Amino acid sequence: MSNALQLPIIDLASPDRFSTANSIRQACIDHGFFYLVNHGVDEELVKKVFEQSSNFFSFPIEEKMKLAIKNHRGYTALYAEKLDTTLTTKGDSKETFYVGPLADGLNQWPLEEDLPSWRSTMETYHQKVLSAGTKLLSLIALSLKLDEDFFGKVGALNEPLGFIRLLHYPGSGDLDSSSEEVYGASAHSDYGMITLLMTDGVPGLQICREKSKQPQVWEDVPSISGAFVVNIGDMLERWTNCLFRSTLHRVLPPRQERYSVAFFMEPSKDCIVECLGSCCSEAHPPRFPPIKASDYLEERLRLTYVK
Ligand code: AKG
Repeated sequence: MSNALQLPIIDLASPDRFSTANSIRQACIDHGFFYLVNHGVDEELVKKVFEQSSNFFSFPIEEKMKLAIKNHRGYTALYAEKLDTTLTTKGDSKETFYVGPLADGLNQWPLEEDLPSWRSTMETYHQKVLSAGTKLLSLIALSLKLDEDFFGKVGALNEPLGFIRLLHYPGSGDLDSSSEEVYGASAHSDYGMITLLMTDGVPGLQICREKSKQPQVWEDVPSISGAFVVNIGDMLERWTNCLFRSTLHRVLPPRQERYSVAFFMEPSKDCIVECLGSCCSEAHPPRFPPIKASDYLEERLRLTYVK
């Protein structure tokens, strides 16, 4: 079952920060998803990132495998990841490339002579989206009636763990034909604080707002040109004791080729994620124990790769 959905649109540049924060709060309670406009990430840059992504994925598999994933950076081939760890089918029909935090020297890069300006394009995109995400987190803090710099104060932003995931979903004509139903990205929630997603406009993304309701209702999330689709991740859900939703989402089995670029903002490794005082009471005790961000993230990532 599937329906289209109109998500709220949040303006990151609005001077009325308190009313924006209120709109964010409502969006995070109702949907866990919203669109973000006036985010300061230039349209031309986004276009270049999609071009460079397509340049990389068009290389032969042997070339791409030279940059196979290490330390969560680099290439993962078709079917290598399965975001819904309960499925018994093969992995998701997408290939990906990860670019992690820029400062720790762990990223893997295509050679400059093979893909000129590829590295600098991704580095610029990383910096710009991280900056938009940091501004958004200060509004999210306001939306929770906290100081704007709450996430800085609790150490979440000491060494922010921004990960770009370039995604390529080949069209069904380029996939192995098999009777199994394989998703482009199977149902999952994201692990961190927030995700900022750009797509090329090809449909496919769906969300399910009531995880436990059966049968599940999946709603289409159409793209708005130039806007990020933002969603709340599990660690923010834990911080807010489930006031904010980390909503289940998926990408339908591809008919048409599709590209997207996700940017995951996670708290710094040593940050302890624990229920906010304002989100619990005697009647609503914390649902999760405090956890170190890196412990939570490592375990979720470990489960994602197909053995
Ligand atoms: C993910 O990579 O976690 C996604 O959900 C991708 C969504 C998309 O490609 O639209």
